[in-house]
Amino acid sequence: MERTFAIIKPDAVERGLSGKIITKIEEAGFAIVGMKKIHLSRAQAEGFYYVHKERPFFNDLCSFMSRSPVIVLCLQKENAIADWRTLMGATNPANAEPGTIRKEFAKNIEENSSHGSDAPETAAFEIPYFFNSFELVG
Ligand code: RTP
Ligand code: MG
Repeated sequence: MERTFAIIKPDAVERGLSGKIITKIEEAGFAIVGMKKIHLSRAQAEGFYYVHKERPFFNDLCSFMSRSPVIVLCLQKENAIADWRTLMGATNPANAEPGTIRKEFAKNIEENSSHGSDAPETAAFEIPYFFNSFELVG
């Protein structure tokens, strides 16, 4: 069993899409081992996305991610990291496969409705960034 970290981003929470996205998560066979709604501070967003700090979109990305609440989740299944990224679809919704979260719900390449860890080392940083061990069940 593998764990990954997911975020339902502000654009999706604002439009009332959280339930539809959680349904997709459960129908795809992920166990939700942690979930909470939080409003990121700008500093928390910057810390979370520190790997992108030299990228041209970093400032806008941190503003977006801290403008309204998000839902953070820890998801578990076999091959969870790759399977969650497949279910999300490509970063740019224009390139995302039909049936993926980003194809169905994302507004554009930045406001793309969801986040997923991209590797085991990333998940190992991201999960404890938001959850302590008492908040992960199952
Ligand atoms: P994420 O980390 O959120 O799961 O997304 P990702 O791996 O598919 O994409 P990544 O390259 O890690 O970029 C992180 C997030 O930054 C925003 N972005 N904006 N304006 C742009 O060109 C641009 N490129 C990326 C997106 O919100 C992207 O998910
Ligand atoms: Mg990424």
